[in-house]
Amino acid sequence: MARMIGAEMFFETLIHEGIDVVFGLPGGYVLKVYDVMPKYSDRIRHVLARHEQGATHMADGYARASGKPGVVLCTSGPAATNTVTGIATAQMDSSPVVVFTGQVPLPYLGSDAFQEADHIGITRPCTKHNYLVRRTKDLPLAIKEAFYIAGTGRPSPVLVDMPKDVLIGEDEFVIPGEISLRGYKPPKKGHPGQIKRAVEMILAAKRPLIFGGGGLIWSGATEELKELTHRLQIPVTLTLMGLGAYPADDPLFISMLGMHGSYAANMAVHECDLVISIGARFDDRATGGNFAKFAPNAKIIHIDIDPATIDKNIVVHCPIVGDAKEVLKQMLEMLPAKVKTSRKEWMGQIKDWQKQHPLTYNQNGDKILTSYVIDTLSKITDGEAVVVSDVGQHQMWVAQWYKFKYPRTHITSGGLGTMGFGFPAAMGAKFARPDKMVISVCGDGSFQMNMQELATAVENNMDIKIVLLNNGHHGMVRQWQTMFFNGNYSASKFDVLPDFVKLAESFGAKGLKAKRPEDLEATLKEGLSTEGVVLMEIFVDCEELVYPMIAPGGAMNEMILGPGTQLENMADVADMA
Ligand SMILES: Cc1ncc(C[n+]2csc(CCOP(=O)(O)OP(=O)(O)O)c2C)c(N)n1
Repeated sequence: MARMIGAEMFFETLIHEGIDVVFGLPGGYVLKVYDVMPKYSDRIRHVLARHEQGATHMADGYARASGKPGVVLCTSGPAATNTVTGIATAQMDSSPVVVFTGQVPLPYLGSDAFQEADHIGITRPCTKHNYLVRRTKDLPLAIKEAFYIAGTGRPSPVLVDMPKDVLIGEDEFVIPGEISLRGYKPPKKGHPGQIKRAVEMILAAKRPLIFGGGGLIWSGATEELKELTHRLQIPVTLTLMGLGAYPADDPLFISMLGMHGSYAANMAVHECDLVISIGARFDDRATGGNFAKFAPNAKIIHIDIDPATIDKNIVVHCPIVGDAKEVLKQMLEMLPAKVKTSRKEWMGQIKDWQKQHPLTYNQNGDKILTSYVIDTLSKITDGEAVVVSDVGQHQMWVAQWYKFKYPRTHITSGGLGTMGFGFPAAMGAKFARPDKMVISVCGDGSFQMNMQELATAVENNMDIKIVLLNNGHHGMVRQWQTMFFNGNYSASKFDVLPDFVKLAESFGAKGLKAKRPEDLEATLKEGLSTEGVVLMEIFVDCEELVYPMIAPGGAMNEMILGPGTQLENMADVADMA
């Protein structure tokens, strides 16, 4: 046992938890933590973000790329509130981010002290749990519990609020033992009876379909999923958050489903007789939003670690609460060694849908299309990069055109749809995977929301690539205005934009530009092969629209496939979501 102050306990416990990088920004109430930080700098790297929102997305990107928790450190009040968007983003996509905030000294709590804010109250709805630590000696246990809660069950953010007097106070430091929390016993294995039922349903199905989500990635279930699908010849579609959980080049993969999913995937959901949903939560963007018309001919098996997702949006026939990897293992054990399946008709139907309306683009004008950019990026990198998209049209084209081969290589803000997430999250991903090429693909709108982090990237000598798609607009807003608001383009165009290449250069990064289709490939190749922080500004056509599109609140077979197939009641559907 050693005596030390709270700020030292903070680092000792982090090191014990295996944390080696913290994304943060100092301020009054955490200055003691920053004061002792140099003692630990050989074991914990501190990345000085330029904005706490940036730090939180970095921690989130780190968590998503590594599977380990991402850590944020910042002061109280405005710093803590700056993390809220990042925390809510992590929560919606089930990412284990642990945020440490400084707080006013305990005697000042509730006095409207300088930089006091109710961190606990503000973050209660967007964290899985949060702690206000009141005694120095309680700090290690609170930290250890925070990591335990964030990383087990459904991964989620947790906040630990550390008043200044707790950080400067001294006590005996004891590393807490194994965590066991009353009332919190995250499930692992699924109920054998339910799994038996599910296996029977799968064996009886003629047109089964795997509907996979981000839970597959968090549980590391890719190999088990491949074994199941190959043994039973079941086609696989993934949600936006699931991309990468199953290789895009596998013949059973029929690409993404949902609002901008492929025609074949959405038709397959609509026409299948069994949905096997694994680690997906049936949100409106994945199901079209018309829950009543979802998969009308199908029975539904729903495998999820979080019992709260069961029957939330879609009433299911066979719920299984458990970790996806464990449940799939249990299923594989229950399956007969040899299964005869006849999927000729079902797979033939899917192939027909793929032929009827493939994902496509027509790059023959003099303006660069974003779909062409992403397709080219996918080919140049052979699907080997970690691609972090931001939010908007480009995000959907990344999902459609980048051929993700591995889990944790596609990172995006799916649930909250947080513009400004992409670039800092890509930086976090690069800290997690220094061995991989990491590419931030962002829109001009999204990049402007956290572009200050260019300084952090250069300061840390990062080798990171930014493909910035400049269409001069909030493209996705413009798309909705084109489709649902009679082309009334209100506040979606930028009259002023920086010269992004000069901006990058002003931070000490390298900048490249491409304006014509014939220059694209060379620009991407040059940018991707240049060491350091490289921003490639690609000028793209603002009139390109993402298709297919299920209008908000639509059923999955009601897709708008192109400009000629608008629905009649376009203005009404926009009111849905
Ligand atoms: C923080 C935040 N504010 C507003 C929105 C609403 N929104 C969704 S997409 C979008 C436009 C995105 O523009 P850009 O980043 O340039 O990407 P593009 O759609 O042009 O590819 C907006 C404003 C959002 N998702 N997040």
